[in-house]
Amino acid sequence: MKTFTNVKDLGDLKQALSEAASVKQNRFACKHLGENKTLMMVFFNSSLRTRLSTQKAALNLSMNTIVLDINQGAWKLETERGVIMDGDKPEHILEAIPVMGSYCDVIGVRSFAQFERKSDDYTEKILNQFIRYSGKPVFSMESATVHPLQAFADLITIEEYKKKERPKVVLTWAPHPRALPQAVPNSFADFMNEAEVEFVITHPEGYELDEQFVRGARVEYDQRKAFANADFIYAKNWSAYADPYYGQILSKDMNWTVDTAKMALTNNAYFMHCLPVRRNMIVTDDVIESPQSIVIPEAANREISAQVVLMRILREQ
Ligand code: AN0
Ligand code: CP
Repeated sequence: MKTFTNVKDLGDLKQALSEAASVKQNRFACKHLGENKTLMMVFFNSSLRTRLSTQKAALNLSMNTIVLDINQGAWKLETERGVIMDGDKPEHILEAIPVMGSYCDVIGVRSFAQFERKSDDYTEKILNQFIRYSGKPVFSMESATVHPLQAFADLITIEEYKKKERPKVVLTWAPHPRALPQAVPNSFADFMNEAEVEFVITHPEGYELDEQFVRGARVEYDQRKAFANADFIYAKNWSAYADPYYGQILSKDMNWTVDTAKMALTNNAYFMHCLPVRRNMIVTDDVIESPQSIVIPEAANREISAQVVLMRILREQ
């Protein structure tokens, strides 16, 4: 594996899930695989889970890790070619990337959507420059439009908790005070469309996601109808994708908050969220603290998804 940005990069999903199960049984079985290899994790944005779980996965394989927070101590980076650099950015990303690449064997990049130009976000301008100019395998740690390590961990979690062959999985939009990227729902849809599940997406009008991720999945605008008989409820806020409202908040309708009354419409569904989550905006205290909430094991599986991806990258080096 040279890059990890979407479900296709994993090839056969059953095989990927069986590798995840083996890692979970013994995460130190391949503890020599990463010896003398260095993982560089580059953060343009904040993180708790991705930072810790990916580092832990690398440690399980004896990799060294170097973590760079671009906004804390690194030079501010210019990302546009052709700019006269007389402003506040002393370094160009076109030098910074190959330099970073020269110190490591694998690179993970976190770089959220900037909501300045939709085309820059949806062509993954920053991530693709790392892929093109670092000379090293690159994986997304949530880039402008995707968060595949999260979606893979979500799939592993659903596989572990499902009680039937083909569970009903509902991705529901929920309110949030700030404009958030579409990366998490995009990748979740990308993975669910390839998984053995009945997949339904529910959101208010105007929050339609990019068709390349939705791929004909059922979209139900009535959240209550969508919840009927669901086995998993996956909540997430995102901002509008469709023009001319790209990156904007169209609704903060608290009727979309996941609460106990709505969970009662489901087939005793498990509640999932990638975290961080704003309580009593996205989900009530009662639901996230209920026995059906699996947000903590879901986050714990981030170590497993990262380790499977790192092992595949290392094996091809
Ligand atoms: C980010 C997002 O919604 O993409 C990261 C989630 C993993 N969330 C926030 O910025 C709150
Ligand atoms: N779910 C997730 O990626 O969390 P962090 O933003 O804390 O890494």
